[in-house]
Amino acid sequence: MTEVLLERPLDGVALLRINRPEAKNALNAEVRRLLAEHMSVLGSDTSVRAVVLTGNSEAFAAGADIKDMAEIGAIELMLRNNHLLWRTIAQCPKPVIAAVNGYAFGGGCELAMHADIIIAGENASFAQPEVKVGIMPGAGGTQRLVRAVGKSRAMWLAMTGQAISGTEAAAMGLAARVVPDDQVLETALDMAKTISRMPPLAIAQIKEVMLAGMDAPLDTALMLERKAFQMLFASRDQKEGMKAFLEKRKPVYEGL
Ligand code: CO8
Repeated sequence: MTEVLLERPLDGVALLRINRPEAKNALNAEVRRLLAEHMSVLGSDTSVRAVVLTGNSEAFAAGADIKDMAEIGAIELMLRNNHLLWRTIAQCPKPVIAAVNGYAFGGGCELAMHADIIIAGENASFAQPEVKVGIMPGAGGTQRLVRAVGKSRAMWLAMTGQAISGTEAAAMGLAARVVPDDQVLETALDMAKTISRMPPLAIAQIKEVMLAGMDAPLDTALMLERKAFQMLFASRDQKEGMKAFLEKRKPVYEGL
């Protein structure tokens, strides 16, 4: 059985489904390898304009696979170089939307935070519960969560393992939108469709500049924005977008 399914539900949109229902979609080595492999291939496929990442109705992903980690030592963990797979996911240049129903715990919450946008079901459940099994978030949770919800709330969540609902996640800014559970995937696909109709060079620059700029001094970040903004005036899509506006017609973007 393939533990990550790739579908193409709409023109320009790829859908990745984590598929380990028997383990609440826990992220074993194979799931992480497949996710990274797919993200890498989709990232350089010009026919892909947006990626939606999801699980099933019960779990987006209930964390890293605890059975995989329970008995290992620090050196074995280090030699696994897990961060290389996470980095590949983080570096996918295409917009990634996480559609979250059910549990997004531990590595599952961290995986959702690798996406650019999170759409949550009302009853989704987000948590960083690693502390309850003697460890701490290890796939970016301490850093991405603090950036998403601020220090005090991130500390609360990571130190207590407290789960929050999709509604609470949206109120805190962790999720962009909360919708009824049965509308999560549809909402994410709709958003992916909207993004996939936008000029891809502009979308890629927005993603790159926002992510790089978040961790840079403001002046440097503003310079990154300025350079990317100027560079887009070299694109045919900029000419087309503005011409179409002035001619009161729909633009036809080529990605050039
Ligand atoms: N790992 C392995 N198996 C899991 C995991 C998991 N994280 N989560 C669920 N499962 C398995 C259960 O063992 C069970 O298997 P079995 O049927 O063989 O006993 C099956 O899935 C169904 O689970 P439950 O019976 O527990 O289902 P419930 O509905 O009662 O509970 C929960 C669902 C609340 C999600 C519960 O399963 C749970 O608490 N899971 C563990 C959550 C957790 O602690 N996650 C954090 C893990 S640590 C982590 O993510 C560290 C990330 C750092 C980066 C790592 C880089 C590699």
